[in-house]
Amino acid sequence: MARPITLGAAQMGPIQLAEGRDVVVDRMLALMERGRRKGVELIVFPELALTTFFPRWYHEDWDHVDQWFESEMPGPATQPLFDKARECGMGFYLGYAEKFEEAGKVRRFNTSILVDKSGAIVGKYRKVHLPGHVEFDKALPWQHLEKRYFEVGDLGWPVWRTMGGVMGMCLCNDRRWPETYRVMGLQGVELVMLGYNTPVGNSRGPEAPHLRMMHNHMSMQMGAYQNGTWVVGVAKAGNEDGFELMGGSIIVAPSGEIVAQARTLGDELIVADADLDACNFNKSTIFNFAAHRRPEHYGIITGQAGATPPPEA
Ligand code: CDV
Repeated sequence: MARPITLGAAQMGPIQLAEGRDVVVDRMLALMERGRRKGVELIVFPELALTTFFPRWYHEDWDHVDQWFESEMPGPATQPLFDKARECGMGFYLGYAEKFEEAGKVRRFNTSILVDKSGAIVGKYRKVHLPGHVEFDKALPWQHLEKRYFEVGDLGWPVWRTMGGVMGMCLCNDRRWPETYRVMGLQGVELVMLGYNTPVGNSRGPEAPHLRMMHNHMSMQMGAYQNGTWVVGVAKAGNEDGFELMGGSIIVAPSGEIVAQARTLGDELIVADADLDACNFNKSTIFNFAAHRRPEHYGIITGQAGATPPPEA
């Protein structure tokens, strides 16, 4: 292999509402330790990895809501992850709820960071595609209040040259949108990391679990193939206070092939020996962007959000 990197996808089992960060961080440290024994150089944790998936709970009291947010990173609860990264020489991706004050205004984002092998934060991403709704919807069997608790991310999809490659991040629902990967693809991304919390069922209508898993994997496989990049997608899985989240964490090669897949709905580490140079084949042939893209025909993609079918006759 020309540019080898051993990747770990640290799927996490459920985190109950009553569980504190100390328990969760201990579980994450155990996954990092398992990774160290397997030679993992970069480990990926889920979206909102430090708490239960709290956007399913409706609250009007922001003081209550703020218990799920981090106002410093690292903070006292998360510092052990950074210490472990330095000790193991292992980078990590971490999803968490971010809160800070700016110009007298409180801002909250669904965020991920990329930490290098020295324990330094090298990149930050704030989720752009926020699913769900703002207000309690009594028609739904469960709530998904990301649009209530988070602002739309304001950083775009930057990439970073670190740990021997060009690295990018996104979060959960972003993985379903081709724009996410293409914006990073156009910056030469070689590894896209993402965490997700995805219910086993669809709150808005019948959709079989196997179909939802197919959509989960298909989205990441196409993102990898169409941009010639590795993709690591990591679930928080299992039953959180009666709500079922899917597992199915995967590591995808730039060919679009799944090279490792989680089998459980619990804390589980899957590992793959990746070669970042494997990105070069797609990037220089079928998806040689400079040679084959036709941006003069793509204007509608950035010019509008909704579809505009032609008028009916
Ligand atoms: N956390 C998420 O973004 N979940 C969405 C669900 C609500 C569809 C997802 O795309 O997986």
